[in-house]
Amino acid sequence: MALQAAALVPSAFSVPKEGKSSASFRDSSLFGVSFSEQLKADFTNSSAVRCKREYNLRNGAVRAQVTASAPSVTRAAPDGKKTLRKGSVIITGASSGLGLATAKALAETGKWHVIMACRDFLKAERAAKSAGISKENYTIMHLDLASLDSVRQFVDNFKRSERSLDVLVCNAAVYLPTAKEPTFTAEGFELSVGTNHLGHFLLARLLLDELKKSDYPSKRLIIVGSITGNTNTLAGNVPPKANLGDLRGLAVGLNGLNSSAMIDGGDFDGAKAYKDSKVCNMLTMQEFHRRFHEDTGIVFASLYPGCIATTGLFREHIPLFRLLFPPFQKYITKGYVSEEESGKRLAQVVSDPSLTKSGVYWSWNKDSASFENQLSQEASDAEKARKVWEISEKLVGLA
Ligand code: LMG
Ligand code: NDP
Ligand code: PMR
Repeated sequence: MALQAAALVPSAFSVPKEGKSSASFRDSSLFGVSFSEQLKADFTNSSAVRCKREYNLRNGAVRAQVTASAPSVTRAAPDGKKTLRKGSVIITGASSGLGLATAKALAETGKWHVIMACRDFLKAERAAKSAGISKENYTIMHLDLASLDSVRQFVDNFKRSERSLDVLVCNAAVYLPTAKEPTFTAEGFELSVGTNHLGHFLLARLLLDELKKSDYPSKRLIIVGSITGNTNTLAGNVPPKANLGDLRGLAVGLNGLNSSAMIDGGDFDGAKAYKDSKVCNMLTMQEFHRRFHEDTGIVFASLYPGCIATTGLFREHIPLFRLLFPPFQKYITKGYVSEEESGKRLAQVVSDPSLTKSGVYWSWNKDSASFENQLSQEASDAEKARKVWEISEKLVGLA
């Protein structure tokens, strides 16, 4: 096929390994600053927050503990009028691409404090700096979604910070289209579904109480979906197609040892595993809506932000793909959006007063106007959503 044949052509092109966004990180201050200076700078992160950080430099991980007190929902402005306090939003995977662009868009309004939940603390710090996010508008906390221990640790740390949680954005993802064999999370789940779905499933479940406690007027839980998981679209029909089957692989833990690493029990395919994980993300959002919207008032939403063809998501793809994919999306499918535009879209789902409908999968048209999109049959199958929920609860130790 075209891609495979193309892969045999010796490539004279050089493509940045992680796309445009991370290329700019390389240009950032990192290489001019010593490691210890970098750490010192990291300590001075937020003036609004008292930070007590414990650096755990074993295996390169840096853990942050933050203590702060939650202000009440309104504060009096000098003219006596009450204004809304700053919202507090956790964004997973905010160290690049969509997550970083969203953090920037929200921070720039001055109305949000962004908790960047990232697996690579220093990368996140550099990313925030090079995006120009001001120190008082963000806090970085360590989260590795490929480890359920790390998810639990993150939630404990967040609770200890006594910060209010007003919006949670489950954004992080990995895509492993060229992997021949599956790789696994700390608990032994296939990495794409383990990270993109199961890690977020546990995180969202554990943080639901924090959202319930918030006195913010519009509390939201957003899980990023995608067009490629929806087989009612052209993009969703490019092989391999998403298909969760009867969930037999998920039911036995996706460990690839005594069973398949794929949700449907089939042979491992990294591109399919990613698309399947996005179906799980969209099903999980709807199941949250059915179970909790009425009682809690929390708005649950998913979205397709557009094809952000330059992000780090494609870092594992072959160089020729990374070269051709952005022009293909720009000039042929016209599905391309810049990281900045995608960040504005997700920021709308976080904070726009008109996007308060729950259980919705948002998309944008050519004029960048949002609309409520239709999910594929599988991605809107309520019975499947319930089963994915129940099996996932068992796998992450909630049931
Ligand atoms: C796999 O290949 C990879 O193997 C895997 O590693 C992973 O990356 C995965 O999805 C990710 O993709 C996909 C491969 C298989 O598709 C190709 O990319 C082959 C290219 C085919 C050439 C088409 C020519 C287009 C001209 C563009 C020239 C510019 C070059 C840009 C290249 C950048 C890459 C994007 O594909 C196939 O097996 C055959 C191709 C199938 C096309 C799919 C279209 C299906 C349409 C079905 C319609 C169904 C109706 C749906 C209803 C919709 C209603 C709205
Ligand atoms: P990026 O690769 O730029 O961003 C993904 C983020 O997830 C990175 O910050 C990455 O961290 C983080 N991440 C990966 N694994 C883990 C982990 N184990 N623990 C914590 N964080 C992790 O890709 P995008 O910005 O494109 O992707 C963001 C979201 O958008 C995803 O949900 C994706 O499915 C979705 N999406 C993307 C589209 C696109 O065209 N790009 C289209 C539709 C949806 P690190 O920086 O350390 O690698
Ligand atoms: Mg796709 C309207 C057409 C459209 C859109 C919006 C996307 C989005 N893609 C479209 C069409 C096509 N793509 C066609 C016709 C082809 C065959 C040439 C094609 C191929 C293709 C590949 C090989 N597309 C891809 C890949 C990937 O590896 C990406 C992927 O599947 O990641 C899981 C991808 C994507 N196309 C998109 C989007 C948004 C992606 C990537 C990201 C994602 O879903 O998160």
